[in-house]
Amino acid sequence: MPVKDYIRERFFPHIWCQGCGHGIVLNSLLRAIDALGLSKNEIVMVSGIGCSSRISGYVDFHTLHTIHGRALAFATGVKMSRPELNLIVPMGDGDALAIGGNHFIHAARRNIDMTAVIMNNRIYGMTGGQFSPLSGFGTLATTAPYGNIDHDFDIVKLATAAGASFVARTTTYHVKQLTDILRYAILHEGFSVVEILSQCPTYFGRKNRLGNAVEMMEYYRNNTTPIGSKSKKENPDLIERGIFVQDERPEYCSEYDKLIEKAMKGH
Ligand SMILES: Cc1ncc(C[n+]2csc(CCOP(=O)(O)OP(=O)(O)O)c2C)c(N)n1
Ligand code: SF4
Repeated sequence: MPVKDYIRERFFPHIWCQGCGHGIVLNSLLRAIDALGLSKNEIVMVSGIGCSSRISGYVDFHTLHTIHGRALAFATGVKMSRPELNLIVPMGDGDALAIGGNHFIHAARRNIDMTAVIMNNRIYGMTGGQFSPLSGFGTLATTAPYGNIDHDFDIVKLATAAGASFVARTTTYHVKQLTDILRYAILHEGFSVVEILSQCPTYFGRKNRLGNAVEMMEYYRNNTTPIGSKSKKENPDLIERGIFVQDERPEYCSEYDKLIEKAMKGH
């Protein structure tokens, strides 16, 4: 199906700045869904607030545009009541890991079947470029004009430690890998986390003198490497891309069904 058949054209033109990475993520996501042959009615997209979260307004699935940081909590409610549906949750790094950090670790720990798509642009884009927990030490932001003294953390390591059963990372430069990873993530039964390095040329790029969108994407090309590559051994600063975790583990809704059965037998 052409990608345009999955979108709500009445909401276009979109709100994103020229060169924003989030549009690339939307395109890859729709291509992944198309490759899986899912019908629009089988998908529920739940999001909070942010430039990245705006994706839920543009797609013609069942959609819920909810509160900043609470998308995973709403998605958990939907999944518990309709476990047969595919839940996709697009989030920004602020939405997922600042205000939403607690929901994130617990959704991962429960291994509830949904796909968390985290667009990591290392900044709060929508509200004007405040630093996020992913900005990193020494970066500049509207709220860190003399340099950020907060340290960041590694989303892949956090998700893995919290118990996510599918964990991957890629970038907006690597669109083929992005589409493939999203396809595997949606297929996976359990909590899937896909971190996507996605450029915000307007705030993160401009403040940190990283050039335009193309230059920011070239940075992704030059500073990332497939997991376990030879270049990673030679240059440990390179950021690894690929699927880090893909495990079969008991899924929350299936276990909940078993619990209901047990309780019914008990009476
Ligand atoms: C409860 C609440 N707190 C704060 C805000 C303001 N707010 C809206 S979006 C946002 C951060 C957006 O950053 P991120 O989630 O990283 O997404 P991006 O816009 O960078 O894609 C904030 C702080 C809000 N809408 N609601
Ligand atoms: S502010 Fe940044 S994240 Fe938001 S639309 Fe513009 S480029 Fe994208």
